[in-house]
Amino acid sequence: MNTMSLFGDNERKQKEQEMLRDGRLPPGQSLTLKWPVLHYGSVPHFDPARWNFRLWGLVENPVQLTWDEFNKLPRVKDTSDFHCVTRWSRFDNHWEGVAFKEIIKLVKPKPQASHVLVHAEQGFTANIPLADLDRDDVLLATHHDGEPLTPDHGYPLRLIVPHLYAWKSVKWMRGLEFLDHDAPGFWEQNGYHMYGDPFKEQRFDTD
Ligand SMILES: Nc1nc2c(c(=O)[nH]1)N[C@H]1C(S)=C(S)[C@@H](COP(=O)(O)O)O[C@H]1N2
Ligand SMILES: [Mo]
Repeated sequence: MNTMSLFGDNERKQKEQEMLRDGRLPPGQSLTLKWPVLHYGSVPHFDPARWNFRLWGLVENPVQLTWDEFNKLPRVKDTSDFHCVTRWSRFDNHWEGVAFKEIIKLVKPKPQASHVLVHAEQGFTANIPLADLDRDDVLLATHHDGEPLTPDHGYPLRLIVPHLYAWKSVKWMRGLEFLDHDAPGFWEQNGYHMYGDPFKEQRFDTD
């Protein structure tokens, strides 16, 4: 019998009980100490010379940033939890990047802007209400645990929205489209919930 893995699982179960007690483990989830990789399609190649980040739609100031320009925006750090709809949760993730509030200051959404469609490489999208992005813990993250994101975790840029299921935490992000209505993104068109609150178990459109 492998005693190392036994110790490992005891540690995992102990932390899971702790998160449950603290009200941080959503229903139907279990804690993972590892960091699984989950996405549809392949890991895109990053070319800093061709990469851009587009902010458009119902905003006063539409902009398109190069990688250099993006990296000149003010930066923040935040620690938060991550809940995947496939039932694993990863706690106390250390993120670093640009606060979504900084993006709001930059583009100035028009009063009619109520939702954002997040765009990524290869046509991946996710829809999120603007109010859910206008929070201190929502980051456009470039770093995890002090290191640049690895390609499979979204390098060079991913969104982090800790209070919604992690399919909304879009990897390889390339743009934000500000809309006056909700419009389903990739997983939402494929049966996932339009909002996705893990504490209400809003997994599928039937929940
Ligand atoms: N571009 C893109 N981002 C994505 C996905 C995807 O398929 N494409 N999957 C989402 C899902 S379902 C999860 S759980 C998280 C997983 O992030 P991780 O691979 O860094 O753990 O990424 C999210 N971001
Ligand atoms: Mo997920």
